[in-house]
Amino acid sequence: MEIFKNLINGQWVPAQSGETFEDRNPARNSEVVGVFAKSGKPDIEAAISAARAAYPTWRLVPAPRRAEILFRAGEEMIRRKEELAQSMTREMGKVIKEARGDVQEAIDMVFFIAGEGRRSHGFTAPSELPNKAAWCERQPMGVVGAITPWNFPSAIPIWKLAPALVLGNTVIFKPASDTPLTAHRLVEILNAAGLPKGVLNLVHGPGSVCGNALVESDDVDLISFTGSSEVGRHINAGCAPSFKRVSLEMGGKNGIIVMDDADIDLAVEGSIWGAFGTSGQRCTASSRIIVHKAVVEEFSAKLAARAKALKLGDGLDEKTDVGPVINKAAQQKILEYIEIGKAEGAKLLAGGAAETSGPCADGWFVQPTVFGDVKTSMRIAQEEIFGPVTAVIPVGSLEEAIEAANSTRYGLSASIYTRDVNKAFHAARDVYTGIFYFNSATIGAEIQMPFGGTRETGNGHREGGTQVLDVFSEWKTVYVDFSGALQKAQIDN
Ligand code: UN1
Repeated sequence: MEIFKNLINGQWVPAQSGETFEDRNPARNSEVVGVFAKSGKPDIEAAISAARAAYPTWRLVPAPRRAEILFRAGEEMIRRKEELAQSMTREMGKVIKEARGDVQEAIDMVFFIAGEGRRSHGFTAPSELPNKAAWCERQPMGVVGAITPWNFPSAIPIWKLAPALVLGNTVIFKPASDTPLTAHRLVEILNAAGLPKGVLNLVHGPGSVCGNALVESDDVDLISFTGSSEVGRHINAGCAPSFKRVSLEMGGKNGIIVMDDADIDLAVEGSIWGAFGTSGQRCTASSRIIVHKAVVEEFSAKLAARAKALKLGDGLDEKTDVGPVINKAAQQKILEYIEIGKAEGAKLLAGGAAETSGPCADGWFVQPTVFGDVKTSMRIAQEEIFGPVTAVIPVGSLEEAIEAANSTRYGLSASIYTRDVNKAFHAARDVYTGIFYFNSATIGAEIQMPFGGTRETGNGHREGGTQVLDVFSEWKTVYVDFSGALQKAQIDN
């Protein structure tokens, strides 16, 4: 079987130790999707040296030229969309329609950000002194370490790589060990589109070794990480001593509010999609549904019936609604949370177990699970489960619903189903999240808008939109005194 290598300084090379690891299909555990270089600190160090060496030249390539490479890569991604989607489903399980969506999200981001090659606007401002000019412009940061998760194996890496590259940074990309194949394909495409050697380096391997080596290196200027809050906290602390910039996108415990005047069937559809899309493995997943007491019985009955009717199986089968979870450890953690929910006194309305029959016999499946009668204090209403489990929390009023929505340490996404515009606007204003939806679920953000969350979801940065440019560049303000005399700001007035 082919061994997929690292890309360091324009060369595909094995790990220096010669070690490898397997990438397996979570829907069919016996199927090995690929064997990959299991890298260590020396491999990361080689990649950092290559990125450092490539930086002085790359930063001076005109941004529109850098962008042309991204446009070419985007076109190749369109051509290879189906192949990318199929291999993504094989390595991480999401249903094929969603895998195509994930690739599409990456394509959209590449083209959107490539457009910044001819924009990346700064601005001018009048000087307070005569014969003096002032403007500001973006400058690259230097060497970027991009550490990415497995749940959006093409979209999230491209959210980071495209802006980093168009702005003139060089990159070491450390993808999740559960999805190295999609990472390989993306890098293959970007590299073939014409990136000079060393500008983009790919290193596979365990986060505890490779991620840490990036965080600890004095030659890395910025870490951009998407993943769990637990790992993010560790990375944040690791970057603190050197004041390294760190952009973190982490957990969520996103709530849909369903008011008594809502279109209940629409809210049920949205909740099914938000809670069980990607098997609940999105940081934006609708893991809490905060429902007005007047409609909670009707809503819960309909939600449970829909959840029970979802078809589990291999995501490559177009008829599958819900694929597997990423691996055995994830399955076990999710099942433990289901036990915790039962022990806390929540009422199991649907699911509640692993699925091991029929097409699920050889994979890591969990039945779509709905808990009712959940209180905001319960662990299943507080902690990110990252699986197909959602918690229905009954409330008596809009105020209570907003309080419940705000009652976790996360703040990524929230939504409200109501036909009352006043209630909708109150909730949009008072729920403290980075993303808010009316009459739809908490998932499905679009790339041209800022993406990120408050509190322990992030550390204030936004990916997506033109706001992502702020992550990967540093402002430089330039003053030009053309008076020919010494002029003192704030004093010569
Ligand atoms: C994530 O789960 O980490 O908004 C990202 C969404 C997707 C991105 C999710 N566009 O659900």
